[in-house]
Amino acid sequence: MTLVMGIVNVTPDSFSDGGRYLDAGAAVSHGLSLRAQGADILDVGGESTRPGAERVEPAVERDRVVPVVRALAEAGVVVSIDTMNATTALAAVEAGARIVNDVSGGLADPELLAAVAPTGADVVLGHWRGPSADMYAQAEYGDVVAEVLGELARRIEAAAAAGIAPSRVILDPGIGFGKRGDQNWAALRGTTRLAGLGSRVLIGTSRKRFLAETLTAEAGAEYTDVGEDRLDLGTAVTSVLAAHAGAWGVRVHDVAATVDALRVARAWEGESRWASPTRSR
Ligand code: PMM
Repeated sequence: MTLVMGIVNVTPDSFSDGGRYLDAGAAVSHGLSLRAQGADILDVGGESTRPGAERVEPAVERDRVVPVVRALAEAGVVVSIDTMNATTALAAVEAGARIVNDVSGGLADPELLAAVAPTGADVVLGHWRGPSADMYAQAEYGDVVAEVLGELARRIEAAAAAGIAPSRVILDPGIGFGKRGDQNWAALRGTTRLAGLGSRVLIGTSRKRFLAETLTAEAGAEYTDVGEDRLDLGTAVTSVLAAHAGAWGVRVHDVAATVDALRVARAWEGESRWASPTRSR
C-alpha cells in the first residue's frame, strides 16, 4: 500500500506553506494533525528548495528542525528529515528521524552519504542537477526518463560505496528540480521504470508549478492564479497515478485529500493491485 508522507516545512519562505509553521510548537501541532489525517511519515524541512531559493546556513536549519523532529519522534511518528546537509541529517537522526530525505541525492554535500551510512537510517536520493538558485539552467534533456534513471543509478552506486545498501535507498525523480513543465510529466511517466531499478520510489508533486501550468494552459491564465484547492486536487490525482505506477510513497501537503483519493482508487483496483512492487516498511 502506498504510504503518505506529510510535509512539515519549518521555513519562513517555502512557496506553499512557508511562514505558517516557523514556530516549533506550531510545526509540531501541524505535524500531529497531518498524522491524525492519515500520514504514515512526516517530512520535516528547514530549508526551502523552491526555484530561486537561496541556501540557508546549516546551523540555522538545524535550530529550526531538531526540536520539531524530536517532538514528533517522541510522539511515535516516523519522521523523515528533508535536508541536503550532513550535519543537519545527523542531528535529526540523533533526535529520532528514521529517514534522511536529500533532494540532491548526496550531491550537494559530499559528506552526507558517508555520515548517514553508520546510522542505519533510510535515505531518499532525489534526482537533482544543481542548487535551486539556478536549477532551470540544467533543464536540458534528450530522453528525460533515461537520463533521470541513469543519474539515479549512479547515486545508488555512490550510496553503496559510502556504505548504504540499496535496500535502504528510496529513489525520487525530483519533480520540479531541474525540470520544466513537460519534463516533469515525462519523468512521472517513467515511475514504473524507476521502480524497476529495485528500490522504493517516492513521488512529490504537491502544489508544484508544473501542476499550476497544466491547470491554466487551456484557459491562457497565469499559473500563479491557481489557488491551493485546485493544486491539492491536482496533487491528489497525480499521487493516485503514482501509486498505480508502483510508487512506495507520495509526499504531499494536503494529507486528508490524498488519503481519501488513495482510498477511492484502492476500492476501484482491489487491495492486491496496491501492494508496492518493492519492499514496504
Ligand atoms: N520537493 C520539495 C522538497 N522536498 N523531497 C522529496 N523527496 N521530493 C520532492 O519532490 C520534494 C522534496 C519542494 O517542495 P516544498 O517546498 O513544498 O516542500
